[in-house]
Amino acid sequence: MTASQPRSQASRPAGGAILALSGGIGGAKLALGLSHALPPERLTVVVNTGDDFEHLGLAVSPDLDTVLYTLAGLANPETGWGRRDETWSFMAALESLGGPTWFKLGDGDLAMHVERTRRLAAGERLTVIADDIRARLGIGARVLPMTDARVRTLVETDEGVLAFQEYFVARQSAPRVSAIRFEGAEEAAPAPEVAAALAAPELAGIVVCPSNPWLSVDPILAVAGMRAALRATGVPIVVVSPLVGGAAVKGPTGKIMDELGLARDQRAIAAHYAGLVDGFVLDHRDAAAEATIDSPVLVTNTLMRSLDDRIRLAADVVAFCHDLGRRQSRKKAQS
Ligand code: FO1
Repeated sequence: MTASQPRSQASRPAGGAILALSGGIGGAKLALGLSHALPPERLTVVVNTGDDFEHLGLAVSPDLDTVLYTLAGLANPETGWGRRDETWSFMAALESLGGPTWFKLGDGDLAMHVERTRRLAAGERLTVIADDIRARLGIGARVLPMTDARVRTLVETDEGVLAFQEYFVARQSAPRVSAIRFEGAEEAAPAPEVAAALAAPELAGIVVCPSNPWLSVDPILAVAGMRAALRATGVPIVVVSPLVGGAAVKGPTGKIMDELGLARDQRAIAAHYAGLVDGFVLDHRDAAAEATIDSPVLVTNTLMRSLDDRIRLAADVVAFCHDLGRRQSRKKAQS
């Protein structure tokens, strides 16, 4: 079997493993649902690290931490990022010294960045550090950064080229976006653990979480070899749309679509993933859009307000993956 030859569906056990691609807050919600819907050994979450940056001399990995805190039940329920029951003595002290306060690091969260920075400086890989922290936080599912290499999302705007957190936090996504690029992605490679999860015989489906396609999922897909590795799995790849009723639940997805000259609709999201995905999941409110999409569609409730919503959506998406897998097998058997 070569990397470009899909594995046989027939040899894959029913109820196999799921690999999810996730950005921060929206993706983490579905990852949490998946972590409840599947046994831990059947879930791997691959996380965007294009948002990572060096701040106050520390290596900050916002999406990785959001997924880790969310799966550990430690996430701040108000913001979605950072830790719950956080204290802010460090930020107050920093402010009193005239230091930069535009990016808020809570006291507990600070420990994460200090520890990661220490271990990276000692030569350890981000994947290994994240995996140790995952185990320490009591998370069973695997949580993997997309790569161990340095990839940085750069946003080209009417105010010039901005580093991701400068655009997203410091400028509150206000500048008009003309393009987005991923510095270092072409020289990067999927982390070996990501490559192994994609090559695992028990893999049964890949779920693209409802994260911002341009800011959060594209950096993962931009890593050299990632798209080919995803396609080579031969398993169904399913995307959960981040739009509900023409608007993103959170964040600048709709605004960016306007600025890139795209219609704010499900068809445009599906078109963005054309050639990669085999199934599309959209919300009941957008049921009429089903006719505009070429791939098989699952219409369900994609708004995740409660934990039950997250688990139910996760179960629906996993069942959709299995259903598409069976359809692919039948097609192959007939041909
Ligand atoms: N987002 C904000 O809007 N303001 C912040 O001050 C902020 C701090 C922060 C600290 C640690 C962390 O892991 C995430 C943090 N985020 C903050 C969220 C982060 O900028 C974004 O949610 C992601 O990068 C986009 O997915």
